[in-house]
Amino acid sequence: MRWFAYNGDADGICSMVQWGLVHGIEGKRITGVKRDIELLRKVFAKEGDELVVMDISLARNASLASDIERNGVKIQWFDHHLAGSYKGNIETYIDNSPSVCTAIIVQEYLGIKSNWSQVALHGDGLSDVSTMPNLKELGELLNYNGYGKDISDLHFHPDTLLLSCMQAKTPEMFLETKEFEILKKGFAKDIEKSESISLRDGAYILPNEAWARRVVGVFAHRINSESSGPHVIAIEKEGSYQISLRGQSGIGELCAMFGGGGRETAGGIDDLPKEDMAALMNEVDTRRDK
Ligand SMILES: [Mn+2]
Repeated sequence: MRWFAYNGDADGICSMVQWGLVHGIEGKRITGVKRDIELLRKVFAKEGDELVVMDISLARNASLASDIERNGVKIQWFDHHLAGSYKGNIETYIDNSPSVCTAIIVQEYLGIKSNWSQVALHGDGLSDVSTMPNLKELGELLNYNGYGKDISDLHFHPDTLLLSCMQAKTPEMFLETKEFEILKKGFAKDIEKSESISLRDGAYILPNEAWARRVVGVFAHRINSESSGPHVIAIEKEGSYQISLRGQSGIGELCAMFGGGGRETAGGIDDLPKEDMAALMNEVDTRRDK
């Protein structure tokens, strides 16, 4: 049997569509919301099975991967996140250069030319690299659909979107589907709600509701494109905040001081106790452009 484990965001879905249009997607497919990166926990492959992984970090799944490999499963791994130093015999197609996404890697592996890889570039925020600006909205909408606490927050299960994309065959045809229309309307509604959120003591505080959990990534991106920051965008939970931090530099490091992590310009803290918010804001204030 063939297993697939793929990220439920635009890049993961587009990678799968490309594979599926060539080889089919029969088998057992495991996916989830974008933040669910330990998908290999749900793979129960047996000796002689195959596993294809798309757009999931090998570094963060190394021990799960090695357990599966030791069971006699052949693994092919396509990704552009940090790979770490994996010691096993996985067939890896990993390239973490900043202008590449997984769908580009898969396209090359398959030896095809596909506009789905262009959709994926937009989804991963690499519009500068894409040669097809007409597919930007689709990439962003597929990416937006992956955001939520769990599947119930999403407009569509990522696997349902995968099947619709395959049925449409091309991104251009997908733009004519009712699924695209639903994503477009859903996104517009969420964004409209987010426009009522204003600064409170230096931070943007969103309620812990499905619409906010879906749109928080795009909201943070918009705030950040307006000024240099750092910007604190928080979802208010019971005793804590889920923090998204955006800025020009040192953001991952700043998040790490509070138990989170991230990159130079974007980061997050999953569960910041409310009593630590003042300390975080102090750190943020010292880094603000004066
Ligand atoms: Mn990706």
